[in-house]
Amino acid sequence: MKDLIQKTANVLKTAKVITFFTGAGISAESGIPTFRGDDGIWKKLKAEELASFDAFMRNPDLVWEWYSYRRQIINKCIPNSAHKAIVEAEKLFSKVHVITQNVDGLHIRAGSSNVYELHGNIERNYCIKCKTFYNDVSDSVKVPKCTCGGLIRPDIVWFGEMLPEKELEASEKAVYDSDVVFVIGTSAVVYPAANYIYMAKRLGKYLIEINVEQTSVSNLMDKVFTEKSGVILPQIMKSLQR
Ligand code: BV8
Repeated sequence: MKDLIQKTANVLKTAKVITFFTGAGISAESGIPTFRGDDGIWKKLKAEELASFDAFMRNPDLVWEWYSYRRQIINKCIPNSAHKAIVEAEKLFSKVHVITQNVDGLHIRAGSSNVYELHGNIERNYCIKCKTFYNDVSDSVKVPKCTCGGLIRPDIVWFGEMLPEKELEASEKAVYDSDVVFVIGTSAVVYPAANYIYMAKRLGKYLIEINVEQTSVSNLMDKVFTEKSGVILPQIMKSLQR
């Protein structure tokens, strides 16, 4: 592993712009369950039964309750050493971008400057009718109602919904501008987010995967670390500071 870290450090020493593309795995060591792993939340519940607008309209209280439950878990968790290593990277490179599929807000809480939340953020909520944003309804047990009478929903991209335009544009530019793209803690099965990995490959970017298991994109990588991101990412950043 030492040799792999050294080889990776030699490549990173010549890089100026880095993008970290992250999924639920980077938050696993903070105590947040992933989606498709053994303890994954999709294991117990079917995504389409909960993470879709139709599911919300069919049973708003159930879906709201599920997100409240996840928000409670997230609020007890803190950024781990992988999130912090990405913040550290900002001192080592001229530009660091974070494209995340995660809705837990941990990259922002860790202090990263350029974070593009492709699937939204569980702390934000808005009215489905008048689109007013609400940040003070998270502890409501039942689905809260807006003053206009509309239901309030989490600001999360559900299945079948478009991803936010601004984040898509920023993410595409980030991949274009990058010398190296890290792919961390993602099964790379959700689209269009996973497209950024293939785009980076097509553009000839240097690709580094960090995951505890092989994935469908491991074969695209220049380097693969089969290791926890909280263990290996700090070691990679530290090897650059020598
Ligand atoms: C859309 C919010 C269309 C909800 C989420 C092709 C093109 C376009 C769309 C599709 C397509 N094919 C299929 C689709 C439809 C669908 C889709 O991708 N389905 C999949 C399941 C097949 N996509 C959509 O519906 C998207 N919208 O396409 O709209 C459209 C077009 C025009 C007009 C209108 C609409 C919307 C997708 C967004 C869905 N929302 N989340 C919520 O959170 O409740 S997705 C959800 O999955 C999370 O956001 C999560 O981040 C994301 C991806 O999962 P991962 O992050 O990868 O997590 P996972 O558990 O899978 O993997 C964790 C990994 O970490 C594992 O590999 C594990 O080994 C590793 N790991 C574990 N511990 C560690 C670790 N690694 C390192 N260290 C550790 N310690």
